[in-house]
Amino acid sequence: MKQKAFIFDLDGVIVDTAKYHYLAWKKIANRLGIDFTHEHNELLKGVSRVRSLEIILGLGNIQATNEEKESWLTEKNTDYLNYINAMQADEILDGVLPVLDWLKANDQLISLGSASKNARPILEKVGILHYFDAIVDGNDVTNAKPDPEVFLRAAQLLGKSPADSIVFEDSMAGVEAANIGGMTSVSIGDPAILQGAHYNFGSFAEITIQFLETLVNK
Ligand code: B16
Ligand code: MG
Repeated sequence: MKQKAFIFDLDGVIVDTAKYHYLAWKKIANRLGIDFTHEHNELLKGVSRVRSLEIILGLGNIQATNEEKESWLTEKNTDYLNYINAMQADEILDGVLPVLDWLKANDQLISLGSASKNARPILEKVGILHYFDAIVDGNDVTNAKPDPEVFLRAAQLLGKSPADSIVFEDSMAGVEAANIGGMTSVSIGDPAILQGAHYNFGSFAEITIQFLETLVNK
């Protein structure tokens, strides 16, 4: 069997941390008089922390000093980390563990490719850090998705070319990043939203071993 690089996004692919981002941002947004809805939260998926704050302030047409922004970013992350600290293995999304197990058992390489600066503690909390041969997260890159930097770096760390790399993503920016990087993109979520991916699945639970074999032997 050939060996490929399998690169996983974190939020929305491995775990649903979007709900914790939402709660932490909502507290600040509401205090600023901004009505922050679940629809608004969709705009923040795959987006960096700093950019997320800019989007929220834009919703309320709010101007703020750099000091204010810094303090809100710190407060948001402190609250978010409190939610993360309570996470357990049962928060791993359906179907993810069997795929990780199959990849490991079949000598495939695994990396994370996430915008989050909290990726490591999250993987540790849910008990799957040991599956990853490489981790590239928001601490390692300067260009956010749809720039392919995060995925190219992951492939490089695994010693594989983009053509031998497969990316699992739940955001449009992430799918675009994988495509621009010359990788195979597999989107997880609504195909009407995630257009342009090479393959789409509603959830990880729909991914079969046959499909994984196809990816490996391509
Ligand atoms: P942090 P992903 C992204 O994770 C989230 O989707 C996005 O909502 C969040 O703002 C970003 O991480 C940064 O997270 O504040 O923890 O650094 O989907 O790229 O795994
Ligand atoms: Mg994501």
